[in-house]
Amino acid sequence: LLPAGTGRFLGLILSRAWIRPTGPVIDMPVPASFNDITQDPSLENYIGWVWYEKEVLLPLRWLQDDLNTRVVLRFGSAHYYSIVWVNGVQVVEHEGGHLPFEADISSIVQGSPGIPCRITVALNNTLTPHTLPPGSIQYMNDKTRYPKNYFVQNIRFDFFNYAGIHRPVVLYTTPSVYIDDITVTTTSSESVAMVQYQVSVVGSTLYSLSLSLRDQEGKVVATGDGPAGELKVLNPNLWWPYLMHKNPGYRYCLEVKMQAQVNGALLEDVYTLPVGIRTVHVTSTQFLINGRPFYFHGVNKHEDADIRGKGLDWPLVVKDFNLLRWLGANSFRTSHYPYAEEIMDLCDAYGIVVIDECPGVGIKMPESFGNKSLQHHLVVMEELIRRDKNRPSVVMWSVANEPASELPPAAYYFKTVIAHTKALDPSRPVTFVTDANYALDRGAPDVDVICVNSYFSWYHDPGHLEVIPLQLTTQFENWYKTYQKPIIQSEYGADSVPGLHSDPPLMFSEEYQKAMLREYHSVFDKKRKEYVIGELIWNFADFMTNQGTTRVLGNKKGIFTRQRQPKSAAFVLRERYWKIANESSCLPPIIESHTLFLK
Ligand code: BDP
Repeated sequence: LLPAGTGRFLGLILSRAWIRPTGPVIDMPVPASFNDITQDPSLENYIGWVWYEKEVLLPLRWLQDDLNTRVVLRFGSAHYYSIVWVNGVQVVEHEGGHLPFEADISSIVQGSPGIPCRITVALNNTLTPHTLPPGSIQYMNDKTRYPKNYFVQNIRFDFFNYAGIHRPVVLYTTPSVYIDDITVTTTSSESVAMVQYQVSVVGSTLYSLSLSLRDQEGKVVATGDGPAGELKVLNPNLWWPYLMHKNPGYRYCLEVKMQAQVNGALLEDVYTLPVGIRTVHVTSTQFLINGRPFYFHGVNKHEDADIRGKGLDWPLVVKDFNLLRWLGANSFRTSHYPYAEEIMDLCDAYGIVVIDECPGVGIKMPESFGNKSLQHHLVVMEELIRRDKNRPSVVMWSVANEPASELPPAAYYFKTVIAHTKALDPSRPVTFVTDANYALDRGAPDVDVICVNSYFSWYHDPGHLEVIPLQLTTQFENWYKTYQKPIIQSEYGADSVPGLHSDPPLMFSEEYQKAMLREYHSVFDKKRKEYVIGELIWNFADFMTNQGTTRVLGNKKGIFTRQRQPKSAAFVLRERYWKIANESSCLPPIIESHTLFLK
């Protein structure tokens, strides 16, 4: 990693030609955020360009067969603005973190076997009013108080703005004629399901495609050919959420084989895609998965950990899924940005239902509702849907979290983003998460499900748990009478410092966090008989934020600590979630440690 400059905002530097590093060169792991890796506070809070560089030797056979092999360099994500060079030639530029991007580098690396391939990345984590999330740079010009050129980056979201190459970087190959994309949607009745597919092939118009769908025993249950069609599956095993069926997360395996003749050579590209057969429908009071009412009893999360920040961390990912299942959680929202593909794969496999949120968090400034921001938001939704559209776990898109949706331009902005999302994927409902007043919210008319965040007895009436029943009931009734759409309590919570106790419960104690949950739960229990279709605690685990007078080494609303130890509230939630799961007629899988709740 080669930080360029001295923490100044070097926005102009890359408009000039190739520039060599001017700062110190240090080792930097990938994937990881760079912020917490060193002891250097200026790197912790660094804003501006950083550079990564690595040399790799590519296998000879990738380089010799230059006509028919396509070599691709792929980034799982990098924060936020990336420019990538290979052997000094710019190959891709990408705006935005949290989503993958890639470049065909064949023409650069082929023809020079034995020569190392030098991959150089310039990353800039500066946020502007038009990025997602938005932010702004504020120069402090008072020379009596700040040094020359001093600036801060203002953000309007509540998580540490980690940056770096956060997800794996891979090199892979395909033939020069290749399967570029597959789209699968499913419909089903009791005894028969249809899997609709579309396959796009790039590189030639002369190719053949054959498809086969296998069940988990490896038996072929349907076959097809051509770029679009339908596969018929008799007596399908449906994809069910965790705790809704004894065999959740059932996925078939779709194998798509492409063959093309190019200059006398037979090129073959084979792609396998896990396919979960399930349907999603929303009524005015219910969320139906496979025709059965689904109640979201889950969490909001963050990609956040000690030392590696937002970098993908396999042990942590697996630990979190074990905790989710221990908790009896059947769902989470990817607050406030798309999570790693590795995480999404496990959601599909375990049957953890996902509300897939884009990085539209902190859209508060009026200038963030203009055309430039809107166009970028549409592109981000395209990238997200292209990445996650085939995932059975994803049941709804969330286009934003707590935007200033009462501002006049929010009406057109959200109408457009939601319409675009639905046009790209007509199979899923769309929402955004609001904390605006029900009577003033200008985006809510366009959502399928109302997702509302509230912090009664915390940010409002702090310390007054007794106001929760009335205020929460009023909140639900107001939203429902205005829109007649099902409602998810998409956030509620209280900070607790682990080990801090107080009875009677006082704010920041573990007892207060528990008592607050219980007050909310009594209202949820009444309203879930009507139109409330879910509750997602804020937050699964403590997480790092910007420093501030209301944050003690980050946000402490986790029911687990940042190191994933349970606070008292985790046990309250665990008992509740298993109880709710047991109310459904479907038996959850018997796991020894859970039998206590299953009797
Ligand atoms: C909500 C935000 C979330 C914050 C939370 C809090 O959506 O990102 O972390 O408040 O303040 O409004 O804890």
